[in-house]
Amino acid sequence: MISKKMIEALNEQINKEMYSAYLYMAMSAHSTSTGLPGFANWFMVQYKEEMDHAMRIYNYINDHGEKVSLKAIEQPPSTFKDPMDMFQKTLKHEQFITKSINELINLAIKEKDHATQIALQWFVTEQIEEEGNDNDIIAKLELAGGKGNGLFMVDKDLATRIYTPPTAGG
Ligand code: OFO
Repeated sequence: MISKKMIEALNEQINKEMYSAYLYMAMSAHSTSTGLPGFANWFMVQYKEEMDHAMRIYNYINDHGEKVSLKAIEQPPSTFKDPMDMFQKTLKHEQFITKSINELINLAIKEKDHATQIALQWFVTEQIEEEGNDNDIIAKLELAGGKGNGLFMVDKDLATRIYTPPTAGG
């Protein structure tokens, strides 16, 4: 049995994950329009992963016989100063999402909701990976100086990222 308060908080998290997807889709579009196909690829993969995160919570709510309620998704920015700006904004956003996941777990602990605590553990691990990836790319961009041949090499590197759909239950 999951409390109404917990369901409401999980519904909010679906919205945050959908906004994440929307934000990274906007960054992908911006990358394409500025001649950076590798960055566009990386952000499009990230968009798909964020949609999977939203669906993971959506399915969790449904599996418990509760109702998902969808809210309006905020409009993301459509232009960015440069690739470093996009990744600094990405890292900042992921830190916000990590905080949000931690707050959900705090609520689940307070409510002695063990099922939701276990379900959220996956997100704790995922957030470590997400922030780590962003920090790595920021470091590469710093090394590359953010332009010219260095930027070209980072773009080539980000072009290799491949989307892996989630496996059942994993
Ligand atoms: Fe869903 O991990 Fe990013 O936001």
